[in-house]
Order: sequence, then C-alpha cells, then structure tokens
Amino acid sequence: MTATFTDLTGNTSPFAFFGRSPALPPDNGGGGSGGGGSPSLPGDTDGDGVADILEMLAGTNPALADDKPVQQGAAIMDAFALTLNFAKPNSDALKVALRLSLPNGYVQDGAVYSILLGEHTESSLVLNAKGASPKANTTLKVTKSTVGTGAKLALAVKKGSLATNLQKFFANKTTAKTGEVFKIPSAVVIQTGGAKFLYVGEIEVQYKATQGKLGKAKNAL
Ligand SMILES: [Ca+2]
Repeated sequence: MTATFTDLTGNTSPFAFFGRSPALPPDNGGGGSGGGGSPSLPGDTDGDGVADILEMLAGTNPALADDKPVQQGAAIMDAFALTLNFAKPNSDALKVALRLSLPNGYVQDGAVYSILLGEHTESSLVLNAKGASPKANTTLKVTKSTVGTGAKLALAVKKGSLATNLQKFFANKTTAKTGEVFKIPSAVVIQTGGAKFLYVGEIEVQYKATQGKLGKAKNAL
C-alpha cells in the first residue's frame, strides 16, 4: 500500500519542495532499505572539518577555521518518533532519545544544548541542576549515568511546525511509499565550562502517511 503526501486542501502532490535539497547527495536510486542515500552534511566553508550547518548550531564562525566546536564523537539516536499533522497547523510532535558521552569539565546546571535533526534545530535549551530545561513546547531532559560519563537525552517537541525541515528527508520525490526507510542526520552541541562540544550521528526511520491527515516516522527496527 502506498500513501501520498497531501496538503490541507487535499492536493496529492503539493510537496515538491520537500524534494531532497540540491546540496545533499542524490538518492542512490536503490529504493527499499537505505533508499534515502547518504545524508552526509555538505558545506565546510573554512575547511576546518566541521560543516557550516554544525558551526551555526554551535554558534561558531563557519568562515573562520580557528573557531569551531570540539568534536566529541557520536550521538547515538535510540528512538525517533515524529507525527506530522497535515490537518492542523502547529500540531506536529516529535520525541527523540539520544545517548552520548559527556565532555570533561561538564556541569549540568547551566549547560546549554542545541540539537539538529534533519534540518530542524532546537537551540539554546538551558538545563537546571536536575538536567531539565524550562517548561515549554520543547523540553529536554538529560539523565547522567551514575557510573562514567554517559548520559541519556530525551527531547520532546509538541505543538511544533516540523514538516518543512523534517519531511524532506522522507520524500526524495513528490510521493513516498509507506514503509520506506530514510536516514536523518543528527547533531548535538553542548556548551559548558566556556567550551562548545559537538556530537554527530544519524538514524534510519520508517515513514508512514495517512492521506490528508497524518505523516508518521519512527526509528526503523
Ligand atoms: Ca567549518
């Protein structure tokens, strides 16, 4: 069974602009598993090894090689659940679970997190001593492991407008088949102790749409 992206007025192919960004590598054309191709991030103006979009996330200067975040390795996405509501604006929801290893000198109280998912950014989430950001439509909870430097991040977005920056990863054409698997790049920047630390990762998600109503994507099993 296939589903079509459908807008509020019932048009069945209104999402041509969701086609893969020209800056991204073309689809590998293989279809099926991994049909979304590699989502590696393009553009590194100053050639310092950190893509411009990640420097913008970190608040460093993408044109200055001396100014860049400290690359910390992987942010592992354990879960991803996106619900796009085509019938009602500002009603999209997203829940993401991530794991990473906290940097040296990390202080939870006052740590500032910025998270990139696809081309959607949640910026400047400031934690309290308990690891929670203030109550809002977007919340982040960071739970430190009792042993070692590991931490689990739980990001929740409600009443969002997420389609523009996330749905493009599900549609390399004007329609997408239910069940297709796509890769979504992710990045986390932590500001703590006067330094900026960058983590990157990606997750494979499976897309499912109900015509004119909902589009859902969750991590592929
Ligand atoms: Ca750069």
